[in-house]
Amino acid sequence: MPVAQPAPVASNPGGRRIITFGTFDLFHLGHVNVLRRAKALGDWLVVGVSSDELNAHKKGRRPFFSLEERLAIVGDSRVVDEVFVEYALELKGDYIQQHRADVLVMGDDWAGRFDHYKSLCEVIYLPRTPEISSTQIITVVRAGANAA
Ligand code: C2G
Repeated sequence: MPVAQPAPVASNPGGRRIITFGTFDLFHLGHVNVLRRAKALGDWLVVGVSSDELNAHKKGRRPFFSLEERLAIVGDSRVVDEVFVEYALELKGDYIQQHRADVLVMGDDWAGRFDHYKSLCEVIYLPRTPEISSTQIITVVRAGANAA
């Protein structure tokens, strides 16, 4: 009896499409590294930038830079091909499909959290850049301002 072969996976005509998400507030080296490493995994990098409200929900504060400013900063990176607004974590599956992503990339602070999207695309968690975050920058600057 002939054995059924799996259907070939259709590849995107423009190459391998990568999608990633984040707030990218106070854009820093950790953000540069994750975007650069994400782009190196494919040909086209799409970035979902969290809305101000989503960040308030995730981190309990509004970002320092507005959504428009963060879209402009991330969109200006030479490794980023496209930006859009991420309104909710739960919409990730829709965003993956709308942008025809082959790979979802996130920092490993999110390890395991998005494994259920493996039915839609490959899911890769990259090691976080140590010792830097937007929250840490805000804390250090605030402490300095209070000491002055
Ligand atoms: N990142 C990193 N190293 C750091 C800081 C951040 O690799 N030192 C990565 C995070 O893991 C994430 C991306 O940079 O993949 C953006 O980080 P944030 O701006 O902190 O975004 P976050 O609040 O994690 O939002 O849908 C998921 C969320 O929107 C992700």
